Amino acid sequence: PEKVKEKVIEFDFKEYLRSKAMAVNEALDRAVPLRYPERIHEAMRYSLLAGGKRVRPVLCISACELVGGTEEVAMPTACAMEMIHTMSLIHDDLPCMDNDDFRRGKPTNHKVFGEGTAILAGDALLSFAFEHIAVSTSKSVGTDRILRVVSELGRTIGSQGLVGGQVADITSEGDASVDLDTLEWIHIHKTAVLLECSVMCGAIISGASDNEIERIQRYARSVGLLFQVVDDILDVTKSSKELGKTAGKDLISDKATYPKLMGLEKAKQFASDLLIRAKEDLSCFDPMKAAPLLGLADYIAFRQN
Ligand code: GRG
Repeated sequence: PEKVKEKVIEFDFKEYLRSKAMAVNEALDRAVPLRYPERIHEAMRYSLLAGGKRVRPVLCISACELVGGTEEVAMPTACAMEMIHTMSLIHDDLPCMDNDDFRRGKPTNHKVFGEGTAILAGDALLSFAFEHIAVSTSKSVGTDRILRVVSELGRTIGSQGLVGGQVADITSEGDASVDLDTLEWIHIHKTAVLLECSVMCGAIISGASDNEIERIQRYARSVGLLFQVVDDILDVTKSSKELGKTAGKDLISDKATYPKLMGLEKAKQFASDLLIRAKEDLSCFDPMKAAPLLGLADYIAFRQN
């Protein structure tokens, strides 16, 4: 065990993330080439290749590799997760939603291409994500696994997932009676479900057993929620720094956040508990093989953006 421990510590997570993110970027670039009609493909590529941490596709690949699969087997599913994430950001930024001018350090899609094209670019990415999994997954993968991944993804996106979370968020805006349960429901559906789906689908596509899937699902749930709690904390701490005050923007805005509802210290404690829980959920796996997913949990917990 001493030797194993040593090796886990030796695992270079930064290098792992860099090389996986680069492989994802190359695969996305190949998946959505610039072709006729150029305008829509330009808009799709603009947001898809605009940077981003690539957390979802890397989670997908790492889960696949944890249970014996390869990067190649997971890649179309991993790219699909990033396509869905990107389309949700394009639509979230629209004037009829959050009305944001900048995303990933660049002008938002509708600012560059206009609202009509931005909506269509999101729609095209949404539909292509499914096509890409169905058409580009290695022929060695059974259709039963592909079908399961596609249905997981559909459930994750629809009215019981991302769309449901977004609607609940819009509806609750400015509502002072939003409690922790509602906040958690919104976060789980807007953010955690796609992170969870990315991990789960990586495991499913590699042919994981039901027992492995159950373990991985628990990890995925903790990590999904952790991501959002940390996002809320960063919103407060970043804007406090910007304002030079102790209370950041989200402590004084209408938006319900974890720090606002439970206090900053308790929100930090909650994040720390979720990180421990996520790691415990992987304790049944070989620590060497689980190192990337353990590293991703730390990365999500300690990230600065
Ligand atoms: C899915 C059909 C469909 C419609 C979209 C707009 C919408 C419905 C949902 C909103 C989803 C949303 C914007 C959730 C917030 C997710 C979030 C925490 C984004 C930030 O993710 P990071 O930090 O960003 O991974 P990068 O840029 O690094 O990828």
